[in-house]
Amino acid sequence: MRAPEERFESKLHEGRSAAVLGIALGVSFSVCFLTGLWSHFAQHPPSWFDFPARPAGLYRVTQGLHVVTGTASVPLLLAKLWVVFPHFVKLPPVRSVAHAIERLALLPLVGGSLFLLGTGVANVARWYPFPFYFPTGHYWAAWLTMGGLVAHIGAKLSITADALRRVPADPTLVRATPTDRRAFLGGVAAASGAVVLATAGGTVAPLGDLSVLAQREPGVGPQGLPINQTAAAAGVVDRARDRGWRLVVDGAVDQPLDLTLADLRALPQREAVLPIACVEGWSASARWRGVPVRDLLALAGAAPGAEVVVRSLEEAGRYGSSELNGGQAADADTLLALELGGEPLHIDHGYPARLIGPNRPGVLQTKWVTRLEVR
Ligand SMILES: Nc1nc2c(c(=O)[nH]1)N[C@H]1C(S)=C(S)[C@@H](COP(=O)(O)O)O[C@H]1N2
Ligand SMILES: [Mo]
Repeated sequence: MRAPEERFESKLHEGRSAAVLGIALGVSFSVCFLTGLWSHFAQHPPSWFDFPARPAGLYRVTQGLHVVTGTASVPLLLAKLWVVFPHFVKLPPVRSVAHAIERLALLPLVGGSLFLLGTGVANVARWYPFPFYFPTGHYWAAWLTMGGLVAHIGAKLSITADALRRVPADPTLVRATPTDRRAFLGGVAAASGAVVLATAGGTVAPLGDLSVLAQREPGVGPQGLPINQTAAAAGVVDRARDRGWRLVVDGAVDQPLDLTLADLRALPQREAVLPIACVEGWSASARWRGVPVRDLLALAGAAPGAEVVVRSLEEAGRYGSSELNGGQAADADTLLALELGGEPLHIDHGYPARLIGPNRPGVLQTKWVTRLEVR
């Protein structure tokens, strides 16, 4: 009788293909993990780290990389699992204590990888079939997966090096012909490149037409900028259009402010070209004009370096408020924007006023702002 692993006849179930795919995955997962941590810190700043306001477009790049490396990993991971699959059905399943430990580390690694890529792709598609809050689940799964990855790299370092050697000692590491292997790995690389092209247009405007999977097309939306949530969906239309709308600046200030839209328009305005960079991977740059938050803080007599909670008319949910750390609040380009591309903000972009600041995740660029609470 044949052993279970011998039913797999392709010679591509070999060490060298596994090694090449493993290295590619090691690189893409590491970049994805680090840019993901960065994004997590931007949204949930730990006490020991103030997310910097500069360079202005940095988050756009790091989050673009996060989504691109995650997307590229999908074909790489499927190919890697296919190559090594015979090992999963080999008998006996465990041959020694060391082997048992190495196998156990595969649970968080394989399970975590499939979970991360699955939930990530679902999030980019704005599809939430899972019962937990996406960022929390995705974040903790990333630590588990990276733990499994470190253990896996430790266990496989020498066999990977052997498989890549020109003449490996172990013949099972190299079974396919170089031509077959090149065709296979080339196909996997092409699949990876194709899914990247199909999503990258959400950030890289010239690729827009190629990007059939991109969630948003830069340039498509009111005032040439994409929209996730409309004013109607947020339930703020009446209050945003109300002539009684006010911007209140209060909290730790000498002189609280209560300003109408006309008051704000009468203050010195500043223009800045800044991107909206959504955590879901799309981004688009735009020309904003409005009152620098730091001018409003100075007018109210807030202490230099003060932190600010930005509150929206949309009170419920995660978008109701965002925070500016001292550095962000003091940056000249952190604006309470009244205009976009030379026109008053479209109501879906946050009319009468929205926050826009350099190097911030889109989710923190609060729309329909009504209050700046100084801490
Ligand atoms: N009040 C409020 N502000 C908000 C949002 C929102 O839904 N409500 N969406 C945020 C998100 S997730 C992003 S990416 C940017 C741009 O979102 P938009 O496409 O809905 O304008 O605005 C942010 N500000
Ligand atoms: Mo977003």
